[in-house]
Amino acid sequence: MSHIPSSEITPEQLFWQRRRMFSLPMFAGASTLLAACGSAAPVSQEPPATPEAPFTPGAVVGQSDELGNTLTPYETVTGYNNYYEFTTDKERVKDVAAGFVTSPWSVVVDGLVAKPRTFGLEDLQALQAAERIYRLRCVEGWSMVVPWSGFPLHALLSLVEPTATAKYVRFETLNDVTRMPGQSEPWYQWPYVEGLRLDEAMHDLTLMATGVYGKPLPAQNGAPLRLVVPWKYGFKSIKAVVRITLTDTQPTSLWMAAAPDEYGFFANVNPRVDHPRWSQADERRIGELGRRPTLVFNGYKDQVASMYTGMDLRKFY
Ligand SMILES: Nc1nc2c(c(=O)[nH]1)N[C@H]1C(S)=C(S)[C@@H](COP(=O)(O)O)O[C@H]1N2
Ligand SMILES: [Mo]
Repeated sequence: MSHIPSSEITPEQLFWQRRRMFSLPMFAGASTLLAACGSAAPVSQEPPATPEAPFTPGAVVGQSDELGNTLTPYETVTGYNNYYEFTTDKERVKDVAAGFVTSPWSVVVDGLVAKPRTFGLEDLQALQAAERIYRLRCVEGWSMVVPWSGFPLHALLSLVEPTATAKYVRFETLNDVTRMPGQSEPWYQWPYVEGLRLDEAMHDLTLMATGVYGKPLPAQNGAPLRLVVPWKYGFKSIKAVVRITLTDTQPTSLWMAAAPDEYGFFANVNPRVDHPRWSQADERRIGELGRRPTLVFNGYKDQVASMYTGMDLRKFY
């Protein structure tokens, strides 16, 4: 492994020191939005008008998240990746994905919506910008702290107006073996598919990332557009999204299809529910020696736990 120690100051980190980075979107309407999001709630709830402001003083961070965790260096975030469409070798994804063409690109948003639409990258640039430092916890037991930029998914979904019957959101990655050589591997049912319940998709923490460290997203991190759901295991954060479909039935993800006993639909980070083949009680923060305890909902419990009230999280894993 060739990870750069997190203590090493990179130019990117200096760049971020000078920027106003916020680890969490603390906005006045948060509790109202959460309260309006029942598991089967129709999307009549409007996202708050200005979800990025006002910020709570103290949520401002230079090089750490709201828990004081140091950002994982740019070289590590972009040099140690899971992206099976290219290769299962984490340290080679960067090289195999190097020539991947991400422009032009379009994202179809369809299904149970009043206004289905195909978005080009230009259309997405017009959406409300967000910058978020999130912990990323891979189901394999390692984690990073990543400064993303992009826009909240609800900003996109509200444009297409999900109907009252929409209950889930299904995401699909590009399916093109000529551009993604890993898709010649027969072990998985391509394309990569992921899903969220509609209230999870509308949650303000749920981000569509188009950048990292203030730079355009590199191919290996899911350019030009990838989902980031910080309270769930990393595999939910699907890369290179080309289609977003609102449905009334729970989507079957690539991982659910591949190993249903190991990977559930919800995949909320939970130190008390082990993977059948390893413990989830702790994790290795890339760049650190030793392991650290894994936090319930990856440390976002206060923001998201209410969405799962009354659910047995061992059953809905
Ligand atoms: N399309 C696609 N999306 C994907 C994956 C993948 O193999 N293909 N891997 C997932 C996994 S397991 C993780 S941990 C994260 C890793 O994101 P990163 O490489 O940006 O850190 O991407 C997720 N999104
Ligand atoms: Mo992962």
